[in-house]
Amino acid sequence: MTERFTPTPEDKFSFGLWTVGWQGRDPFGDATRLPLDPVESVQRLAMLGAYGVTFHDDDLIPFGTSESERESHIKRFRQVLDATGLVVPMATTNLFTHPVFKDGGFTANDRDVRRYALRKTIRNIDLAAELGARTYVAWGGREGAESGAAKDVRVALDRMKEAFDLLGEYVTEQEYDLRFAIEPKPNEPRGDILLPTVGHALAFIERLERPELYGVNPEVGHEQMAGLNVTHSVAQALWADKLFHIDLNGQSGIKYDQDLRFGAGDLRSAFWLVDLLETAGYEGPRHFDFKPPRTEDFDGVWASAAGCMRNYLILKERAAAFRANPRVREALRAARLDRLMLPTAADGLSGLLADRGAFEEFDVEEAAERGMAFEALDQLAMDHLLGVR
Ligand SMILES: [Mn+2]
Repeated sequence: MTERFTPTPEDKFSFGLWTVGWQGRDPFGDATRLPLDPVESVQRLAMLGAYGVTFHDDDLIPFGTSESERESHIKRFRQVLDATGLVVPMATTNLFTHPVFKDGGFTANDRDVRRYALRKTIRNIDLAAELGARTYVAWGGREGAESGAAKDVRVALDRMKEAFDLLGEYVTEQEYDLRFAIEPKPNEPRGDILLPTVGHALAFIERLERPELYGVNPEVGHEQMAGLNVTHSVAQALWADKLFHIDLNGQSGIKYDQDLRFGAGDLRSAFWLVDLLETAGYEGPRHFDFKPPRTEDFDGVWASAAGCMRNYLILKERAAAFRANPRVREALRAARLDRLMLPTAADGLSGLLADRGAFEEFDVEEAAERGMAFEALDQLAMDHLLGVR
């Protein structure tokens, strides 16, 4: 009998090679784990019940690899994908590790660096398309500044637009079935990063030449580092039809990028996020972008990866139980969520202006006295999250 909360490929869980493969190098300490062969990562993730694996170009093909060696890395990767049945739903470019990108890729002040960044990205887009990826993530971790005069932000955004427009032109010309997902982050590694939140990215996308090709890849911890409610950010991305991908992990408040396993960190936020994804019709991968802490050996790495999926499935079950509970349905009515669904002025502007009940005869005091009943509703959610209902 299958144990409860055991993931299967139907759950669409995917992992970056760089997550389980993280060696634990941080600004204060050296690596605590040996490098992991991408082939072993794919095998292990398949055994754990994942459906997909994602990669930066340099995760799969070490930076500086010769053309012939590159082909052999790709061949081994294809073989293990075929053997395990794992798919590659997404790929991305590393424009942050090599020192050449210290001032950014698409918005580096140096033009030659920008052109190199674009060519590096295009090369990996070809590979992504070959491997069947449908989403190409762009995280501009080095696109930013530590000081005011170092970056003319308006001009840098011109260069960012130029880069994305060129990439959009490229995938259109190649007829690739590939869309871009911009991943916002407020800071780290740069002091301040351009397109710091989902809201900034959504506004930027509307200025591009082919906005339909671009969406967002919100990461739980990145929004939380900015003190924002990630579930609200994801909801707005869904509302804009721009949730092309998602990076799930855990974060405890406004501090360095913790990349905890999903469910660790802000558990209430994780509950509401799963509730949203599972009820809003999101059909993309549930992608984990986390880092097994550097305290862990490889047993700990796989326990951490398994924990991401297990926590998602537990929260999915808890959120579904919450939504199905008759007392919750009643509490939702008491909190008048059904009224929010009514258009404010189905009678139009003229109807609104002519309606004396809307203003002249509106009983402001009576309306002000109404309780909203949100606390009882939230406690029902808490009871479900804590497993007592
Ligand atoms: Mn992160």
